[in-house]
Amino acid sequence: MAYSKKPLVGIIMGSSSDSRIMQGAAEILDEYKIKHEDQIVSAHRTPSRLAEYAKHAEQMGFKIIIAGAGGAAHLPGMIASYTTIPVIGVPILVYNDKHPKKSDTSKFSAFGGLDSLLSITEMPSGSPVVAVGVNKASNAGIYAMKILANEFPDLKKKLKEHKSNQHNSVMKESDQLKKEGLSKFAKKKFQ
Ligand code: RP5
Repeated sequence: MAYSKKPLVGIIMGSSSDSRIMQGAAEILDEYKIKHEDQIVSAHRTPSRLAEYAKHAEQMGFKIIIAGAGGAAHLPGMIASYTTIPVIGVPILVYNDKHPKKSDTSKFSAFGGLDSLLSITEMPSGSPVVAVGVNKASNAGIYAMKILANEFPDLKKKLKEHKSNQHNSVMKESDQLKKEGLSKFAKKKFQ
């Protein structure tokens, strides 16, 4: 089967406000033509949907679930408890702008994303979830590709190309920095 035939990745998030960050996972999967199905599943506002979603994910034959959540981010861990599909958690630094009257600082979580990171990574023994860094949804997309590449050799080839593109872009910047000198390079880049 070609990897682009049907959705292999389920992307879920706890709130529509998480879509701002979670789109990073979708972008990388889209770039490599990996189909994904995206939904909002709130562990505390739609708890019964958690179990339903886990069943749905298994019926759909997803190979990986990417789950993003902020604050007391229990969505990735709870989904992992319901299914054997590997879950990649994306800890989200909450930025809730649904309530226009809130001041900008109260839109952020009090612990700057560490709350979500620890909620996801500190799952008790026996029910693991792996996690990427805070807000690093694109890394979750790349990691999902890496898992899929074990099964789809053409995807492995594309990942190697991705690595060599990264190498080439650093080399290009380094050549430019060497040619222009640090002061001029940094001025051009940041001013
Ligand atoms: C979590 O609470 C969500 O994952 C989100 O990051 C955070 C805030 O949710 P909203 O109040 O924006 O819906 O459940």
